[in-house]
Amino acid sequence: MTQIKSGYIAIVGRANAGKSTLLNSLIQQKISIVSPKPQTTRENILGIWTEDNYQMIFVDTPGALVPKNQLGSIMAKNIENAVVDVDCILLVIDGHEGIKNADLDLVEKYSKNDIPLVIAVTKTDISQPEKLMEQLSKLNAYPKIKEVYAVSARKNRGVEELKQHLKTYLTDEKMYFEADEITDKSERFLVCEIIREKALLLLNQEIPHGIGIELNKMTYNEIKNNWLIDANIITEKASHKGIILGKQGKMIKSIGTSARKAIEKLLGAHVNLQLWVKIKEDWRNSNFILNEIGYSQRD
Ligand SMILES: Nc1nc2c(ncn2[C@@H]2O[C@H](COP(=O)(O)OP(=O)(O)OP(=O)(O)O)[C@@H](O)[C@H]2O)c(=O)[nH]1
Ligand SMILES: [Mg+2]
Repeated sequence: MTQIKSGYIAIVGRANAGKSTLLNSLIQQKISIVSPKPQTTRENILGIWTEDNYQMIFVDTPGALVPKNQLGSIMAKNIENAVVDVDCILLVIDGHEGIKNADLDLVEKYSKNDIPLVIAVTKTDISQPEKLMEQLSKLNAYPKIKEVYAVSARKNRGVEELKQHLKTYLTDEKMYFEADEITDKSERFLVCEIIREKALLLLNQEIPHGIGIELNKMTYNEIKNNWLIDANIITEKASHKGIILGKQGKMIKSIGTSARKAIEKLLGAHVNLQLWVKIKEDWRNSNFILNEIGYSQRD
């Protein structure tokens, strides 16, 4: 019998580097939401890839940050927790932006322990090859780096080679999840994330940091074969309410339509989605609300 190999691989890096896109590409499923706005991912999300003898459990994490509120502290704690006891740390660097000092600080940080460190320089589809080569030479100064892979998660280039390489770090000899499990997150969590993603994509720059999604109701009607989902988009400022609603409710309608389509794909049934905007001042510092939404502090 062939030996089973499995293990956890933490995906870390700066905000907006392309971590979640890479996770989705590695497991060939859209599990983690993606947007051009930094701090899109707010908590660790497992993406599981299972083959006959392998199980790779990728941990997508929030982008490295200096916490400015309680939610930020929870996010930072998530990153810390993600790199404990993993078989490998995969540090993602935005190849289009180039390798910044902040990336090198992270290389240094993750070179300090005994966990193998692999680098994925991503977005090669929009990077200039000569510029990228020059940038990559900056990494030569760090002997703890095991390998550097240049990939495009968006175009699925180089991702398979990276995955094959990551397999060599797996040390555990049992499967942690069933073969058909692709994430540790509930459908309710994924539904909220989809709504947040569509809001991030459609709203302008300054609002998205302050929004949260609160699910009021999610029920399935067997006779009609449809889901009834009712959720609040929470914002901190009264002035944002009108922007989220849009002129004659156009913005919230667009968010709703876009989210509904993606949720229907996820749940495989028709969805009736009702969205509301609620103002909750300073909710990112309220343990009560953070808990209610599901961003609980875990040690
Ligand atoms: N062209 C290109 N764009 C990419 C690629 N990977 C990610 N992006 C884009 O980069 C932006 C950020 O991607 P995310 O995957 O959300 O980045 P992240 O590191 O998870 O960001 P946070 O969760 O905010 O830390 C999005 O607009 C993506 O579409 C890539 O390989 N090529
Ligand atoms: Mg992310």
